[in-house]
Amino acid sequence: MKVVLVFLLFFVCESSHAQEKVSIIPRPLKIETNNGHIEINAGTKVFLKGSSIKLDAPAKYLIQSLEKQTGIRLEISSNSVSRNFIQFEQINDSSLGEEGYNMEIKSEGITLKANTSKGISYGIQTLLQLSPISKITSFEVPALTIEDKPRFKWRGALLDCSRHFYSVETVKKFIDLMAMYKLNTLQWHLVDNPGWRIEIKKYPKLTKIGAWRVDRGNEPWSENRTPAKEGEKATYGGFYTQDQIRDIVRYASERAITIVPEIEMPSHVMSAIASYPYLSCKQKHILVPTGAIWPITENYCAGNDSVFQFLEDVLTEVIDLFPSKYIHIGGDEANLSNWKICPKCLARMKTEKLDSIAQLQSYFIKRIEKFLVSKGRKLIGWEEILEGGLSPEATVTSYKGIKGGIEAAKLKHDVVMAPCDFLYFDMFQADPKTEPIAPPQDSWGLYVPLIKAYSFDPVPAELNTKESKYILGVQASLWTEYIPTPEHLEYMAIPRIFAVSEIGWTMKENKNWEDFLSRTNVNVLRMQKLGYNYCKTTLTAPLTFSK
Ligand code: TNX
Repeated sequence: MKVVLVFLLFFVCESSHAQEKVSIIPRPLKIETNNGHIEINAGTKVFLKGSSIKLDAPAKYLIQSLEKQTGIRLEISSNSVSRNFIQFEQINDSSLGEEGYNMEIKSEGITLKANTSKGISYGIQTLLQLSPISKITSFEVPALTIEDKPRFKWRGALLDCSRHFYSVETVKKFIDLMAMYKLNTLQWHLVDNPGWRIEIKKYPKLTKIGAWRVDRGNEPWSENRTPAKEGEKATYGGFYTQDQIRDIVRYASERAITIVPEIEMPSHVMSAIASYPYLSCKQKHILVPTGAIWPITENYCAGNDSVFQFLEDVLTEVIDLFPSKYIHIGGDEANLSNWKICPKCLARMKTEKLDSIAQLQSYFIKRIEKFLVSKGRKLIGWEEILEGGLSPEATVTSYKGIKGGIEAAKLKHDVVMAPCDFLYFDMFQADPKTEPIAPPQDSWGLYVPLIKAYSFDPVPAELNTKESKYILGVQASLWTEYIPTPEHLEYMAIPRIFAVSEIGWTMKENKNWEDFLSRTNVNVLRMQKLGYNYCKTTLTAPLTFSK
């Protein structure tokens, strides 16, 4: 009896010790713990076996990141070594797909195999999570056999840089965060009413005028903010130059992240109209809004061909900057009351034989889609693009909930699930009484604690197996009306971004809230050591909240 107890105790201690060491997010497909460990130190050599894919970039990333984490600087060896190595190898294994990898950690060395450099990058992220964050000269990694690949191919986060502007450094730090947790798509919200954030050479006023607003940061974000007065200095804002954008796109791609630019239309574009009034139906001069606008009635005119010329010019420059297959064109929340009384819009309806304003909206989106397709790109838009008939090849982001996504999938359109009630990370994540201000609960505000985000499954029960194939994946949204600083941004993102990471990557049968929470507790401390802010209260916040 005693012997059994001692053995049990030993076993419990051993496994909790191991658990503390192995706290990978997102949880891998298969992970087997073996006996022993490898010691990593300055003598550990990185070796790239074969050269059919570019593995030198991932190798450089590993070396840089590990040095940042531990102070240990590894070197690349041009010859294979038999001990104390980290070896990358390209293989041809269809079961791993484009993003999967295998990693064998043994006492003599670590072997990481994948079909692509992306797969290698994800293996590196796993290895970095198995490495400490403290300045040391050596550390142990337990012997493991890992076989891993994602459940979904779109694992995204939206960053709204319009409502508040963030520096290049902040955007890169956000990209680092995404990369660490194997997210692969950044939807970069560069256009909205209170700020146009992307340099367009052909239309310099977009950033000369549209990127700047009168600062009302001392008043809470709402429709009640004092509007800008004519002649008042617009001092809040900024934009990314094309050079900065190229640099950020490259930075992201080195981390296996694709940036999908979001260029809003036909609504959420008052910053553009303030720059070029001819773009709206009324063609009247307006100022860049200082805060929220609701309903949004100042939109691009659907009857004016110069508007389409403008948009094609803008998109041409956008396409040149972003290699991404997808271009997000927004499409949400347009109040189209001006279209109903605009002679040009009415004339367009007549010539195009459109019976409703919804159909005119659909005409607008289809025309843009045709242009994007002619440039070899794909259109993605918020679920409103379903209204009045969906453009033939469009992909839909479902955000009001999952209904739009279900509808689109049944119509055989690809879908990204980004439901506000589970994955809007601008929302309160714990008791509103003690949290920093977020969208108000008596208006459009919701309550999205970590446990709620984690409970989301992207494939609704309403879809059969065939229809489920249209679910490309998931996305979390960081809208930033209430998020003026980088510290606050991190506070809203961490740890909830871990949840979207695991929803997007880990197979459903491997998900487990208690297990995820224990790994999250380890990972928030890691993030803190890396200089990120995070929210502690959401770790224990209940699923529902009673006022
Ligand atoms: C709705 S979601 C929006 C955004 C806001 C967000 C705030 C969507 C497509 N539109 O413009 O920032 O709510 O939570």
